[in-house]
Amino acid sequence: MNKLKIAIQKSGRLSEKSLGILEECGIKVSNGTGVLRTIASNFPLEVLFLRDDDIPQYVEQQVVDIGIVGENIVMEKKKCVDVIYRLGFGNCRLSLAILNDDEYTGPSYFEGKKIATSYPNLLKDYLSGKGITAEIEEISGSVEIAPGIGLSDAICDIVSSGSTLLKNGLKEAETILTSEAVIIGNRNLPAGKREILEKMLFRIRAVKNASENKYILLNTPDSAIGRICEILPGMKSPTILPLAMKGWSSMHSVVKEDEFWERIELLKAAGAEGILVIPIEKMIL
Ligand code: PRT
Ligand code: ZN
Repeated sequence: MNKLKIAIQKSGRLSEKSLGILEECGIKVSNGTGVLRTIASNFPLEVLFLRDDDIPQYVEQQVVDIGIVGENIVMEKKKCVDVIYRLGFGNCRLSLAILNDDEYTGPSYFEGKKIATSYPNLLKDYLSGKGITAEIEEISGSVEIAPGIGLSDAICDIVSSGSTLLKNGLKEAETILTSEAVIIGNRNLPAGKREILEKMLFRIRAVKNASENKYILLNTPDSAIGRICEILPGMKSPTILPLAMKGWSSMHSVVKEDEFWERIELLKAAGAEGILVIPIEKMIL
């Protein structure tokens, strides 16, 4: 039977969440230690566990059909792949950083300097876009140590909380790119594989919508129903059920996570009582 092949990071920052996505989609995958390849038991999916740096190339060559990887890697590797879906985790940025004690004077600071990085292509593009000539020292890891040991004047590396820069006496000077984990796909997927991919994306969207919304139940005097419908428009419109107590109703609706607290205040002011808020597991629009 036709299977979609997905590559995910073997062990690293994106591994757990990548497997977590499959799990939330109801796709059962076992990944014992040392397993580099496995088949889902209840979905036409084969999973390969790889180093993140290799994933764009494998997707381009159709060794795998799709992969989960940081946008920073996708852009650095410059392979011909499509970004299919933004996953909203693994958020970070690629930044230039300099020694704390140095005064930052703008991008021209880097003219004639030596910059250590694992992202030579992105750095080259940035510098040439600004018309700056600098020496790029390519290293594969522990980039933040480079200025401290005299290997370079500055670095270009991934920053998330900023604490690694701080610990190494560095400060962020410029952000070159912001990044999150994405699903990338081969550009020539055959129809059968595309169909499986669509099924998987349908499930991923349902999980993502659910995580961004809450189910809300409340009691309201009938006189406030009109106002509460305005505050809680819901997916189509709220459900309204009569309570045993005359003149009161129960209303059910859906509210966006990021608008939640603001809406609750409005609901209370409108006369709502006994407000219950429940997480949603899956939400299909
Ligand atoms: O072995 P493999 O090659 O697969 O893994 P890797 O070591 O190359 O990558 P890994 O697991 O470190 O990161 C995988 C992906 O996670 C990256 O490509 C980014 O898309 C994303 N990501 C998110 C990060 C970070 N946050 C992050 N903080 N990748 C790396 N870091 C490192 C950064 O290099 C720096 O050394 O963490 C340090 C900075 O962190 P803060 O929080 O101190 O700023
Ligand atoms: Zn890597």
